[in-house]
Amino acid sequence: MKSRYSIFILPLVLIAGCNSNKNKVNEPLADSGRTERTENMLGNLKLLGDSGVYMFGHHDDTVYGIGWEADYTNDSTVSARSDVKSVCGDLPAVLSFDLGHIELGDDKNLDGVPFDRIRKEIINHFDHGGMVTLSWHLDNPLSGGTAWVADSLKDIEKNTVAAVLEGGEKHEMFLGWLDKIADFINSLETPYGIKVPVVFRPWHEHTGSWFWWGQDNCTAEHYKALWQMTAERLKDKGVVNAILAYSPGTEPDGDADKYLERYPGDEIIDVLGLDSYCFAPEADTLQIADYTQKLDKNLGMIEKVAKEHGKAMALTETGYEGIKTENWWTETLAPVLAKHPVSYVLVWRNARERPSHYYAPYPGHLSSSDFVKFYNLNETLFLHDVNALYLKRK
Ligand code: BMA
Repeated sequence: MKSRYSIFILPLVLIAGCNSNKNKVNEPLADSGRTERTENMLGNLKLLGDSGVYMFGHHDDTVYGIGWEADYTNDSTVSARSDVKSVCGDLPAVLSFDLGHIELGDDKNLDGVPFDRIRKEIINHFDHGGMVTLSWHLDNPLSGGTAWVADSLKDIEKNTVAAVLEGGEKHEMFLGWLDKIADFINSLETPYGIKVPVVFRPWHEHTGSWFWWGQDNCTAEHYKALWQMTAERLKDKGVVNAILAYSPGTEPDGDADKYLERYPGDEIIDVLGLDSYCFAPEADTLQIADYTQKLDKNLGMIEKVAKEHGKAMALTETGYEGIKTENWWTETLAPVLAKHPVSYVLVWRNARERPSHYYAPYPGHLSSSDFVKFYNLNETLFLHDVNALYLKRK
């Protein structure tokens, strides 16, 4: 643990530690329809950004990594291993999991992780003061294909969003899919009865066209209606513990109008995000510089929009596949983040089944020592740094 609480802990504790009535703990507040803890989490995200510190996150961090996979049948392995922890001695402050295939009623998500295990990881992480975000790479309800658009199915893919909206042929079926999401989020409750707040981040990277809800595959109106329906259904199903994040890709390129073109509205969205990856297969310095420049431009734009709309902001997905330069963490990523009030940064998964598909270091990796330097920076927060922030979790 690093000793730098003085910069931000006081306001966070004041916000977080004020719910003492156990029976009321899961009741929604009248104005937001969400629990006080959920509102506190959102308040904390805003404060973090404004305090010049950000949480570090990693997708699927505690369930598998390079050369290992947790034993899902054994609960003593919950959060016991992590590539990030093996490198720097601490878990990420933010864990991320994907709910893809929950809509099909499967036991495991699209990457082979059981939903029961994901639930346990989420509750355990919350119990240690961490935060969790959930993405959803759901299948295509019309074509039966995956979230990713297949060339052969292009015409069908383009009709998918319209088909799930009211009046569409898959509407009823799709409401059932949303109900499975609601059931899962509703089931996130600690043994002592507290609903665990999460960030839910569906319909991401819609400014590109690789998902069936992407730019060329539906109209702006339909995209917004998809969000509206999602938010309403979760509310109708009693979800009181989710905040919603909007995560366009890099396409807006610093243009606020493009970023907001399909924005579903301030009543629905809580966190303004960005998914932006570093593509430099040969560690090409120009490509890396291009990433930095675009990231800076987009975050600068989001910073203004977030201020105007009173929202928290986050780098909801990023990373350099295979991290091919030694000092990527402190020389590429950290300097850009230091310029903008991001509340958290999330790198994608260390796929145990795709050897080159990893975004966090593991022991012996080229960027490991630099990651420890990144861990030691004043502005980065890992689990030990945040776990004292919630005074009244139980
Ligand atoms: C993508 C890739 C896929 C994975 C999906 C959901 O970016 O990592 O292999 O299935 O995310 O986790």
